Amino acid sequence: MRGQPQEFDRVLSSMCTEPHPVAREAAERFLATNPGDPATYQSVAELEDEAIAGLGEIVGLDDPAGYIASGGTEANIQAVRIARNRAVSSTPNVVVPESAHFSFQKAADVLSVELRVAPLTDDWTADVGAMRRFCDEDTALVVGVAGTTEYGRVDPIPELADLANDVGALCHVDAAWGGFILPFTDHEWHFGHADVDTMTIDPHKMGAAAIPAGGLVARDGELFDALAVDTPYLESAKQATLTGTRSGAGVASAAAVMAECWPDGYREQYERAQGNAEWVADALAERGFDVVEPELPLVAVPVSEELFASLREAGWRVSRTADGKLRVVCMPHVTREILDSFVADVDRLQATANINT
Ligand code: 0PR
Repeated sequence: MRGQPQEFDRVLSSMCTEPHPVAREAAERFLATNPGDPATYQSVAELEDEAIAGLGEIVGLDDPAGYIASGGTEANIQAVRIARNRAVSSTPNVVVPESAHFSFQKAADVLSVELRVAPLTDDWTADVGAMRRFCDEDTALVVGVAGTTEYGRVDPIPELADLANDVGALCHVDAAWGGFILPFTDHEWHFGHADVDTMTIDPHKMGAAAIPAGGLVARDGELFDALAVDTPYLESAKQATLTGTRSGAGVASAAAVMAECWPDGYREQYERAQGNAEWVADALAERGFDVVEPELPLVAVPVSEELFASLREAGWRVSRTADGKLRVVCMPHVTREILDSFVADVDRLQATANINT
């Protein structure tokens, strides 16, 4: 085999990162295990219990139910599926803010529920009034995002949970990316702050676990009954996950890295990432860019089509929001040195562009 994985030194758009060394080591050891069959693969099943207990601690639940999924997409699909299967209405709908990740479109498609997409406030957070206007008696789920994909914003989760209660719907929080950084901020986003039913929180993003390790956590284990199917010929009698065979590597790496890093290692990681985001935001603002203030370690900045193209040409892995702003996601692999060289390239490429115009 000739292929080599990419270097991380110019990757600014990814929400995944280099796994922590303990995550890498655990993933390798548990490669041949299948937590999809917990009665047969008992040691990885125990690690999954540890991982879920760890996620529970992070999201303010003493007795969490949940499992390590293939990623945030599966976790979001499953949350929508729980709500749909419990809904009384035969035509259930799900109300999401416009910032919701595109996995909700997939969920709505595969589960045949109507997705109602409410506009945002000027600060790119969910507009609770608009969300309320989109709700009716068929609303099965109200979704909030704690750490949005494009702008790193945190929706008003307590208000959205109240809205869900008012309309008799479940409340799901998508903290796929934000879940491992929000504990070190003042935001109100988790089960301890609001009447949230389910949450997505992905170890393979800010948790620094190996891919695949997404997380779905529920306040009440009964919610998973809406998903369970009988598995008569397995050693375990029921299964509530979406996939059958699952990655023991992902599960073991998530358990290992959380045991190692929660809370101090993750706090340091957050502080470094947030410091870097503020540094690059200031550096770009000084150069006249109209930078969006990074509430979490994600900077969005409008740049010209030409600069964006030339940064990509120079090897930078950057992407843009739907309305055209370049995103710098300050994941753990994004160091100050990397950002320094990014800003130097911005200067160099802009100077070249100015000469050419
Ligand atoms: N929810 C939120 C808030 C997300 O940001 C994402 C993914 C998901 C759910 C879905 O998670 P999975 O991708 O684990 O199913 N956010 C990034 C995105 O789609 C994922 C990503 C990761 C993109 C690495 C690029 C990349 O290189 O933009």
